[in-house]
Amino acid sequence: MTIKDSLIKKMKERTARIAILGMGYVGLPLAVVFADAGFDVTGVDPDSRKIEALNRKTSYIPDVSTETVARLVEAGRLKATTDFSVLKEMDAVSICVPTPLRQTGDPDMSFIMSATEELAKYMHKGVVVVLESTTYPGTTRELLLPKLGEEKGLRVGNDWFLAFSPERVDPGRQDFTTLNTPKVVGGVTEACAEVAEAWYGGAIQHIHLVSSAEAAELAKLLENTFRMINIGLVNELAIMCERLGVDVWEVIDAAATKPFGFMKFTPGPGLGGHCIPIDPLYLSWKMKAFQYNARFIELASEINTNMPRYVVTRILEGLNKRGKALKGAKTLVLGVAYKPDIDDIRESPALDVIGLLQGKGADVSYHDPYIPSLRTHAGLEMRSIPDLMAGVRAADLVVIITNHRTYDYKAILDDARFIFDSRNALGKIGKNNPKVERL
Ligand code: SAJ
Repeated sequence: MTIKDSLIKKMKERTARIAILGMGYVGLPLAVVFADAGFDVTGVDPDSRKIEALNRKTSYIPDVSTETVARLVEAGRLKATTDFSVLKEMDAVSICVPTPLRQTGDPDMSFIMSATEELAKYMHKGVVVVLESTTYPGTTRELLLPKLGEEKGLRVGNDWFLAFSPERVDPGRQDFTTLNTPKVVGGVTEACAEVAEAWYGGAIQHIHLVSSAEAAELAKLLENTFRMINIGLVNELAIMCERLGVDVWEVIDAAATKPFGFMKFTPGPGLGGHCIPIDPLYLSWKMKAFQYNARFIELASEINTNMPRYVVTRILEGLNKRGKALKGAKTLVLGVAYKPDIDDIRESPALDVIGLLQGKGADVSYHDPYIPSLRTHAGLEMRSIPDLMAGVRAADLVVIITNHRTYDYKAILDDARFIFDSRNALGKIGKNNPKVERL
Protein backbone atom coordinates (compact mmCIF):
# COMPACT_ATOMS: atom_id res chain seq x y z
CA MET A 1 0.00 0.00 0.00
CA THR A 2 1.39 3.43 -0.94
CA ILE A 3 1.85 6.15 1.65
CA LYS A 4 -1.02 8.03 -0.01
CA ASP A 5 -3.39 5.06 0.18
CA SER A 6 -2.54 4.34 3.80
CA LEU A 7 -3.11 7.99 4.74
CA ILE A 8 -6.46 8.05 2.92
CA LYS A 9 -7.38 4.83 4.72
CA LYS A 10 -6.61 6.47 8.08
CA MET A 11 -8.80 9.43 7.10
CA LYS A 12 -11.70 7.17 6.21
CA GLU A 13 -11.27 5.15 9.42
CA ARG A 14 -10.84 8.36 11.48
CA THR A 15 -7.63 6.94 12.94
CA ALA A 16 -5.46 9.76 11.56
CA ARG A 17 -4.00 11.92 14.33
CA ILE A 18 -4.77 15.58 13.60
CA ALA A 19 -2.93 18.72 14.71
CA ILE A 20 -4.25 22.25 14.35
CA LEU A 21 -1.49 24.87 14.47
CA GLY A 22 -2.99 28.13 15.72
CA MET A 23 -6.03 27.82 17.97
CA GLY A 24 -7.73 31.14 17.27
CA TYR A 25 -11.14 32.01 15.80
CA VAL A 26 -10.32 29.74 12.81
CA GLY A 27 -8.30 26.93 14.44
CA LEU A 28 -10.54 26.14 17.41
CA PRO A 29 -13.78 25.76 15.39
CA LEU A 30 -11.86 23.62 12.88
CA ALA A 31 -10.45 21.44 15.70
CA VAL A 32 -13.99 20.96 17.02
CA VAL A 33 -15.31 19.96 13.59
CA PHE A 34 -12.59 17.31 13.16
CA ALA A 35 -12.98 16.06 16.76
CA ASP A 36 -16.77 15.83 16.34
CA ALA A 37 -16.17 13.81 13.16
CA GLY A 38 -14.33 11.23 15.26
CA PHE A 39 -10.68 12.23 14.81
CA ASP A 40 -8.23 12.64 17.69
CA VAL A 41 -7.26 16.30 17.53
CA THR A 42 -4.40 18.15 19.20
CA GLY A 43 -4.47 21.92 19.21
CA VAL A 44 -0.99 23.45 19.19
CA ASP A 45 -0.47 27.11 20.00
CA PRO A 46 2.40 29.08 21.58
CA ASP A 47 -0.14 31.09 23.59
CA SER A 48 -0.27 29.19 26.90
CA ARG A 49 -3.44 31.07 27.96
CA LYS A 50 -5.38 29.45 25.12
CA ILE A 51 -3.92 26.02 25.88
CA GLU A 52 -4.60 26.31 29.63
CA ALA A 53 -8.18 27.38 28.92
CA LEU A 54 -8.75 24.34 26.69
CA ASN A 55 -7.15 22.01 29.24
CA ARG A 56 -9.48 23.56 31.84
CA LYS A 57 -12.26 22.52 29.44
CA THR A 58 -13.28 26.09 28.69
CA SER A 59 -13.67 28.00 25.42
CA TYR A 60 -12.32 31.48 24.70
CA ILE A 61 -14.00 31.79 21.28
CA PRO A 62 -17.65 32.98 21.32
CA ASP A 63 -18.53 30.67 18.40
CA VAL A 64 -17.41 27.56 20.36
CA SER A 65 -19.26 26.80 23.60
CA THR A 66 -17.46 25.69 26.75
CA GLU A 67 -19.82 22.71 26.80
CA THR A 68 -18.51 21.62 23.42
CA VAL A 69 -14.89 21.97 24.54
CA ALA A 70 -15.60 20.11 27.80
CA ARG A 71 -17.38 17.29 25.96
CA LEU A 72 -14.54 16.79 23.50
CA VAL A 73 -11.74 17.13 26.07
CA GLU A 74 -13.47 14.65 28.39
CA ALA A 75 -13.95 12.24 25.48
CA GLY A 76 -10.21 12.49 24.83
CA ARG A 77 -10.89 13.74 21.32
CA LEU A 78 -9.48 17.22 21.88
CA LYS A 79 -6.09 17.87 23.47
CA ALA A 80 -4.06 21.07 23.60
CA THR A 81 -0.38 21.84 24.04
CA THR A 82 2.25 24.51 23.53
CA ASP A 83 4.73 21.75 22.74
CA PHE A 84 5.31 21.61 18.97
CA SER A 85 7.19 18.29 19.27
CA VAL A 86 3.83 16.47 19.29
CA LEU A 87 3.87 17.15 15.54
CA LYS A 88 6.27 14.25 15.02
CA GLU A 89 3.38 11.89 15.91
CA MET A 90 0.81 13.55 13.64
CA ASP A 91 -0.64 12.34 10.33
CA ALA A 92 -2.30 15.64 9.41
CA VAL A 93 -1.55 19.28 10.25
CA SER A 94 -3.72 22.31 9.50
CA ILE A 95 -2.03 25.72 9.80
CA CYS A 96 -4.41 28.45 10.96
CA VAL A 97 -2.26 31.42 11.89
CA PRO A 98 -2.79 35.17 11.36
CA THR A 99 -1.69 36.97 8.19
CA PRO A 100 -1.80 40.68 9.06
CA LEU A 101 -0.08 43.58 7.35
CA ARG A 102 3.17 45.20 8.46
CA GLN A 103 3.29 48.94 9.21
CA THR A 104 4.60 49.35 5.64
CA GLY A 105 1.38 47.85 4.26
CA ASP A 106 3.23 44.74 3.05
CA PRO A 107 2.18 41.20 4.04
CA ASP A 108 3.41 40.06 7.44
CA MET A 109 4.35 36.43 6.79
CA SER A 110 6.05 35.99 10.17
CA PHE A 111 3.31 33.81 11.65
CA ILE A 112 3.25 31.47 8.65
CA MET A 113 7.05 31.35 8.60
CA SER A 114 7.41 30.52 12.30
CA ALA A 115 4.68 27.86 12.15
CA THR A 116 6.35 26.34 9.09
CA GLU A 117 9.80 26.41 10.69
CA GLU A 118 8.46 24.70 13.81
CA LEU A 119 6.63 22.10 11.75
CA ALA A 120 9.73 21.50 9.61
CA LYS A 121 11.55 20.25 12.73
CA TYR A 122 9.08 17.37 13.01
CA MET A 123 8.25 16.62 9.37
CA HIS A 124 8.16 12.94 8.43
CA LYS A 125 6.79 10.63 5.75
CA GLY A 126 3.04 10.06 5.72
CA VAL A 127 1.85 13.53 6.76
CA VAL A 128 -0.57 15.89 5.01
CA VAL A 129 -0.27 19.64 5.63
CA VAL A 130 -3.05 22.12 4.80
CA LEU A 131 -2.52 25.89 5.03
CA GLU A 132 -5.72 27.82 5.88
CA SER A 133 -4.36 31.32 6.45
CA THR A 134 -5.40 33.90 3.86
CA THR A 135 -2.30 34.76 1.85
CA TYR A 136 -0.95 35.76 -1.55
CA PRO A 137 -1.09 33.22 -4.39
CA GLY A 138 2.07 31.08 -4.44
CA THR A 139 2.66 30.99 -0.65
CA THR A 140 1.92 27.28 -0.31
CA ARG A 141 4.18 26.25 -3.18
CA GLU A 142 6.92 28.85 -2.74
CA LEU A 143 7.26 28.96 1.06
CA LEU A 144 5.87 25.76 2.58
CA LEU A 145 6.90 23.25 -0.12
CA PRO A 146 10.66 23.90 0.07
CA LYS A 147 10.82 24.20 3.86
CA LEU A 148 8.67 21.14 4.63
CA GLY A 149 9.61 18.97 1.65
CA GLU A 150 12.67 19.60 -0.46
CA GLU A 151 14.82 20.71 2.49
CA LYS A 152 13.76 17.58 4.39
CA GLY A 153 14.35 15.21 1.48
CA LEU A 154 10.64 14.43 1.33
CA ARG A 155 8.88 14.13 -2.05
CA VAL A 156 5.59 15.99 -2.11
CA GLY A 157 2.73 13.90 -3.51
CA ASN A 158 4.57 10.70 -2.56
CA ASP A 159 6.13 10.89 0.92
CA TRP A 160 3.95 13.77 2.12
CA PHE A 161 1.07 15.93 0.89
CA LEU A 162 0.46 19.67 0.79
CA ALA A 163 -2.67 21.73 0.04
CA PHE A 164 -4.30 25.10 0.62
CA SER A 165 -7.85 25.50 1.91
CA PRO A 166 -9.01 29.04 2.73
CA GLU A 167 -10.77 29.66 6.03
CA ARG A 168 -14.27 31.09 5.71
CA VAL A 169 -15.04 31.72 9.36
CA ASP A 170 -17.28 34.70 9.95
CA PRO A 171 -17.19 35.22 13.74
CA GLY A 172 -20.65 35.49 15.26
CA ARG A 173 -22.45 33.98 12.29
CA GLN A 174 -24.72 31.07 13.20
CA ASP A 175 -26.24 30.15 9.82
CA PHE A 176 -22.93 29.32 8.12
CA THR A 177 -20.28 27.64 10.27
CA THR A 178 -17.05 25.72 9.61
CA LEU A 179 -19.15 22.56 9.31
CA ASN A 180 -21.62 23.68 6.62
CA THR A 181 -19.72 26.37 4.70
CA PRO A 182 -18.41 24.93 1.42
CA LYS A 183 -14.65 24.43 1.68
CA VAL A 184 -12.35 25.10 -1.28
CA VAL A 185 -9.33 22.77 -1.43
CA GLY A 186 -6.38 22.99 -3.84
CA GLY A 187 -3.44 20.56 -3.76
CA VAL A 188 0.17 21.15 -4.81
CA THR A 189 -0.24 17.90 -6.75
CA GLU A 190 -3.23 15.78 -7.66
CA ALA A 191 -2.30 13.21 -5.01
CA CYS A 192 -2.13 16.07 -2.46
CA ALA A 193 -5.64 17.14 -3.40
CA GLU A 194 -6.89 13.57 -3.04
CA VAL A 195 -5.47 13.23 0.47
CA ALA A 196 -6.65 16.67 1.60
CA GLU A 197 -10.12 15.96 0.22
CA ALA A 198 -10.27 12.62 2.06
CA TRP A 199 -9.30 14.41 5.29
CA TYR A 200 -11.49 17.51 5.08
CA GLY A 201 -14.32 15.61 3.39
CA GLY A 202 -14.45 13.35 6.44
CA ALA A 203 -15.62 16.27 8.58
CA ILE A 204 -16.90 19.16 6.43
CA GLN A 205 -20.14 18.80 4.50
CA HIS A 206 -19.08 20.17 1.10
CA ILE A 207 -15.59 20.17 -0.42
CA HIS A 208 -14.97 22.12 -3.63
CA LEU A 209 -11.76 20.87 -5.26
CA VAL A 210 -9.73 23.18 -7.49
CA SER A 211 -6.74 22.23 -9.64
CA SER A 212 -3.97 23.93 -7.65
CA ALA A 213 -3.06 25.57 -4.34
CA GLU A 214 -2.80 28.89 -6.20
CA ALA A 215 -6.39 28.64 -7.43
CA ALA A 216 -7.54 28.07 -3.83
CA GLU A 217 -5.39 30.97 -2.53
CA LEU A 218 -6.81 33.27 -5.20
CA ALA A 219 -10.45 32.18 -4.67
CA LYS A 220 -10.25 33.46 -1.10
CA LEU A 221 -8.66 36.74 -2.18
CA LEU A 222 -11.37 37.21 -4.82
CA GLU A 223 -14.08 36.73 -2.17
CA ASN A 224 -12.76 39.46 0.06
CA THR A 225 -11.46 41.75 -2.68
CA PHE A 226 -14.95 41.67 -4.16
CA ARG A 227 -16.30 43.00 -0.87
CA MET A 228 -13.61 45.62 -0.39
CA ILE A 229 -14.04 47.04 -3.90
CA ASN A 230 -17.83 47.14 -3.72
CA ILE A 231 -17.71 48.87 -0.36
CA GLY A 232 -15.29 51.35 -1.94
CA LEU A 233 -17.81 51.85 -4.76
CA VAL A 234 -20.65 52.78 -2.41
CA ASN A 235 -18.34 54.94 -0.32
CA GLU A 236 -17.46 56.90 -3.45
CA LEU A 237 -21.16 56.97 -4.35
CA ALA A 238 -21.82 58.60 -0.96
CA ILE A 239 -19.31 61.32 -1.79
CA MET A 240 -20.86 61.86 -5.22
CA CYS A 241 -24.41 61.91 -3.82
CA GLU A 242 -23.46 64.58 -1.30
CA ARG A 243 -22.14 66.75 -4.16
CA LEU A 244 -25.34 66.09 -6.12
CA GLY A 245 -27.64 66.72 -3.15
CA VAL A 246 -29.09 63.22 -3.47
CA ASP A 247 -29.72 60.81 -0.56
CA VAL A 248 -27.25 57.92 -1.08
CA TRP A 249 -29.22 55.63 1.25
CA GLU A 250 -32.37 56.12 -0.81
CA VAL A 251 -30.42 55.42 -4.00
CA ILE A 252 -28.91 52.18 -2.65
CA ASP A 253 -32.24 50.98 -1.27
CA ALA A 254 -33.80 51.64 -4.67
CA ALA A 255 -31.07 49.78 -6.53
CA ALA A 256 -31.40 46.89 -4.07
CA THR A 257 -34.99 46.33 -5.19
CA LYS A 258 -33.48 44.79 -8.31
CA PRO A 259 -33.89 41.05 -7.63
CA PHE A 260 -30.97 40.03 -9.86
CA GLY A 261 -27.55 41.33 -10.90
CA PHE A 262 -27.10 43.58 -7.88
CA MET A 263 -25.74 43.06 -4.36
CA LYS A 264 -26.33 45.67 -1.65
CA PHE A 265 -23.41 47.27 0.12
CA THR A 266 -23.65 50.34 2.32
CA PRO A 267 -21.27 53.28 2.80
CA GLY A 268 -19.63 53.99 6.12
CA PRO A 269 -16.79 55.72 7.93
CA GLY A 270 -14.20 53.30 6.56
CA LEU A 271 -13.23 49.64 6.49
CA GLY A 272 -12.41 47.65 9.59
CA GLY A 273 -11.68 44.09 10.54
CA HIS A 274 -8.81 41.72 9.97
CA CYS A 275 -9.96 40.44 6.57
CA ILE A 276 -11.52 42.92 4.17
CA PRO A 277 -9.12 45.85 4.40
CA ILE A 278 -6.12 43.52 4.49
CA ASP A 279 -6.59 40.48 2.26
CA PRO A 280 -6.79 42.38 -1.07
CA LEU A 281 -3.46 44.06 -0.34
CA TYR A 282 -1.81 40.62 -0.30
CA LEU A 283 -2.89 40.27 -3.93
CA SER A 284 -1.85 43.76 -5.05
CA TRP A 285 1.48 43.28 -3.29
CA LYS A 286 2.12 39.98 -5.13
CA MET A 287 1.19 41.53 -8.48
CA LYS A 288 3.97 44.11 -8.07
CA ALA A 289 6.43 41.23 -8.55
CA PHE A 290 4.80 40.77 -11.98
CA GLN A 291 5.10 44.49 -12.75
CA TYR A 292 1.31 44.73 -12.60
CA ASN A 293 -0.55 47.45 -10.71
CA ALA A 294 -3.87 46.11 -9.34
CA ARG A 295 -5.66 49.42 -9.88
CA PHE A 296 -9.12 48.42 -8.63
CA ILE A 297 -7.64 47.29 -5.31
CA GLU A 298 -5.42 50.35 -4.97
CA LEU A 299 -8.26 52.77 -5.80
CA ALA A 300 -10.84 51.09 -3.54
CA SER A 301 -8.28 50.93 -0.73
CA GLU A 302 -7.53 54.65 -1.20
CA ILE A 303 -11.24 55.56 -1.09
CA ASN A 304 -11.96 53.35 1.94
CA THR A 305 -8.90 54.59 3.80
CA ASN A 306 -9.96 58.19 3.18
CA MET A 307 -13.49 57.76 4.57
CA PRO A 308 -12.60 58.65 8.20
CA ARG A 309 -11.18 61.98 6.95
CA TYR A 310 -14.25 62.53 4.76
CA VAL A 311 -16.54 61.89 7.76
CA VAL A 312 -14.65 64.44 9.89
CA THR A 313 -14.84 66.99 7.06
CA ARG A 314 -18.61 66.48 6.91
CA ILE A 315 -18.80 66.88 10.70
CA LEU A 316 -16.87 70.17 10.48
CA GLU A 317 -19.31 71.40 7.79
CA GLY A 318 -22.31 70.29 9.83
CA LEU A 319 -21.15 72.12 12.95
CA ASN A 320 -20.23 75.17 10.89
CA LYS A 321 -23.77 75.27 9.47
CA ARG A 322 -24.97 75.43 13.08
CA GLY A 323 -22.51 78.14 14.02
CA LYS A 324 -20.42 75.78 16.08
CA ALA A 325 -16.72 74.96 16.07
CA LEU A 326 -15.31 71.45 16.36
CA LYS A 327 -12.49 72.77 18.53
CA GLY A 328 -13.55 72.25 22.12
CA ALA A 329 -16.83 70.58 21.09
CA LYS A 330 -17.91 67.82 23.49
CA THR A 331 -18.10 64.90 21.08
CA LEU A 332 -19.56 61.47 21.83
CA VAL A 333 -18.65 58.66 19.41
CA LEU A 334 -21.23 55.84 19.43
CA GLY A 335 -20.03 52.36 18.45
CA VAL A 336 -16.29 51.71 17.93
CA ALA A 337 -16.24 47.97 17.04
CA TYR A 338 -15.34 47.36 13.39
CA LYS A 339 -18.85 46.17 12.58
CA PRO A 340 -22.19 46.04 14.41
CA ASP A 341 -22.92 43.71 17.33
CA ILE A 342 -19.41 42.30 17.82
CA ASP A 343 -16.62 43.00 20.32
CA ASP A 344 -13.73 43.29 17.84
CA ILE A 345 -12.09 46.66 17.27
CA ARG A 346 -9.27 45.58 14.98
CA GLU A 347 -8.61 48.10 12.18
CA SER A 348 -11.85 49.85 13.18
CA PRO A 349 -12.32 53.21 11.38
CA ALA A 350 -13.63 54.54 14.70
CA LEU A 351 -10.02 54.77 15.86
CA ASP A 352 -9.15 56.91 12.83
CA VAL A 353 -12.20 59.16 13.34
CA ILE A 354 -11.41 59.59 17.06
CA GLY A 355 -7.80 60.47 16.25
CA LEU A 356 -8.83 63.03 13.61
CA LEU A 357 -11.43 64.62 15.91
CA GLN A 358 -8.94 64.87 18.76
CA GLY A 359 -6.39 66.27 16.31
CA LYS A 360 -8.85 69.12 15.61
CA GLY A 361 -9.28 69.88 19.28
CA ALA A 362 -12.60 68.14 19.93
CA ASP A 363 -13.19 66.81 23.45
CA VAL A 364 -13.91 63.19 22.48
CA SER A 365 -15.48 60.41 24.53
CA TYR A 366 -17.03 57.17 23.29
CA HIS A 367 -19.65 54.57 24.15
CA ASP A 368 -19.71 50.98 22.94
CA PRO A 369 -21.45 48.19 24.88
CA TYR A 370 -19.02 45.67 23.42
CA ILE A 371 -15.75 47.58 23.83
CA PRO A 372 -15.15 48.61 27.47
CA SER A 373 -11.83 50.26 26.69
CA LEU A 374 -9.57 51.09 23.77
CA ARG A 375 -6.19 52.53 22.96
CA THR A 376 -6.19 55.26 20.31
CA HIS A 377 -3.64 55.35 17.52
CA ALA A 378 -1.85 58.01 19.58
CA GLY A 379 -1.63 55.49 22.45
CA LEU A 380 -4.27 57.21 24.62
CA GLU A 381 -6.27 54.82 26.82
CA MET A 382 -10.05 55.55 26.69
CA ARG A 383 -12.95 53.86 28.45
CA SER A 384 -16.54 53.58 27.28
CA ILE A 385 -18.65 56.14 29.20
CA PRO A 386 -20.85 54.46 31.82
CA ASP A 387 -24.06 56.40 31.20
CA LEU A 388 -24.98 56.56 27.53
CA MET A 389 -27.94 58.96 27.71
CA ALA A 390 -26.16 61.32 30.11
CA GLY A 391 -23.34 61.36 27.57
CA VAL A 392 -25.76 62.06 24.71
CA ARG A 393 -27.38 64.92 26.61
CA ALA A 394 -24.02 66.45 27.54
CA ALA A 395 -22.57 66.26 24.02
CA ASP A 396 -22.46 69.10 21.49
CA LEU A 397 -22.11 66.40 18.85
CA VAL A 398 -22.92 62.68 18.70
CA VAL A 399 -21.14 60.69 15.94
CA ILE A 400 -22.63 57.28 15.10
CA ILE A 401 -19.75 55.17 13.77
CA THR A 402 -20.95 51.60 14.39
CA ASN A 403 -24.68 50.95 14.42
CA HIS A 404 -25.04 48.32 17.12
CA ARG A 405 -28.58 46.97 17.32
CA THR A 406 -28.69 47.50 21.08
CA TYR A 407 -28.94 51.29 20.78
CA ASP A 408 -32.33 53.04 21.17
CA TYR A 409 -31.82 55.45 18.28
CA LYS A 410 -35.14 57.25 18.83
CA ALA A 411 -34.15 58.10 22.42
CA ILE A 412 -30.69 59.18 21.26
CA LEU A 413 -32.21 61.44 18.59
CA ASP A 414 -34.65 62.97 21.10
CA ASP A 415 -31.88 63.85 23.57
CA ALA A 416 -29.03 64.81 21.22
CA ARG A 417 -28.23 68.36 20.09
CA PHE A 418 -26.59 67.32 16.80
CA ILE A 419 -25.90 63.86 15.34
CA PHE A 420 -23.60 62.87 12.50
CA ASP A 421 -24.88 59.47 11.39
CA SER A 422 -22.25 57.65 9.28
CA ARG A 423 -24.31 54.45 9.03
CA ASN A 424 -27.89 55.63 8.48
CA ALA A 425 -28.52 54.05 11.88
CA LEU A 426 -31.38 56.48 12.48
CA GLY A 427 -33.09 55.48 9.24
CA LYS A 428 -36.29 57.41 8.47
CA ILE A 429 -36.28 59.41 11.74
CA GLY A 430 -32.93 60.87 10.75
CA LYS A 431 -33.98 61.96 7.26
CA ASN A 432 -34.52 65.74 6.86
CA ASN A 433 -34.15 66.14 10.63
CA PRO A 434 -32.51 69.51 11.47
CA LYS A 435 -30.51 67.82 14.23
CA VAL A 436 -29.01 65.23 11.88
CA GLU A 437 -26.39 65.11 9.16
CA ARG A 438 -25.55 61.78 7.54
CA LEU A 439 -23.25 60.31 4.93
N1 SAJ B 1 -18.70 47.34 5.57
C1 SAJ B 1 -19.22 48.47 4.99
N2 SAJ B 1 -20.24 48.33 4.10
C2 SAJ B 1 -20.75 47.11 3.78
C3 SAJ B 1 -20.20 45.96 4.38
C4 SAJ B 1 -19.18 46.10 5.28
O1 SAJ B 1 -18.79 49.60 5.27
O2 SAJ B 1 -21.68 47.05 2.97
C5 SAJ B 1 -17.59 47.48 6.49
C6 SAJ B 1 -17.91 46.97 7.88
O3 SAJ B 1 -18.45 48.00 8.67
C7 SAJ B 1 -16.54 46.54 8.38
C8 SAJ B 1 -15.81 46.11 7.11
O4 SAJ B 1 -16.52 46.68 6.03
O5 SAJ B 1 -15.86 47.63 8.95
C9 SAJ B 1 -15.77 44.59 6.94
O6 SAJ B 1 -17.09 44.16 7.10
P1 SAJ B 1 -17.56 42.66 6.64
O7 SAJ B 1 -19.05 42.66 6.71
O8 SAJ B 1 -16.93 42.28 5.40
O9 SAJ B 1 -17.11 41.76 7.86
P2 SAJ B 1 -15.78 40.96 8.10
O10 SAJ B 1 -14.57 41.79 8.01
O11 SAJ B 1 -16.02 40.22 9.37
O12 SAJ B 1 -15.73 39.98 6.87
C10 SAJ B 1 -16.00 38.62 7.07
C11 SAJ B 1 -15.40 37.92 5.89
N3 SAJ B 1 -15.35 36.51 6.18
C12 SAJ B 1 -14.20 35.85 5.94
O13 SAJ B 1 -13.20 36.39 5.49
C13 SAJ B 1 -14.21 34.41 6.23
C14 SAJ B 1 -16.21 38.15 4.65
O14 SAJ B 1 -15.77 37.27 3.61
C15 SAJ B 1 -17.66 37.89 4.89
O15 SAJ B 1 -18.41 38.09 3.69
C16 SAJ B 1 -18.13 38.85 5.96
O16 SAJ B 1 -17.42 38.48 7.16
C17 SAJ B 1 -19.62 38.76 6.20
O17 SAJ B 1 -20.35 38.52 5.21
O18 SAJ B 1 -20.03 39.00 7.34
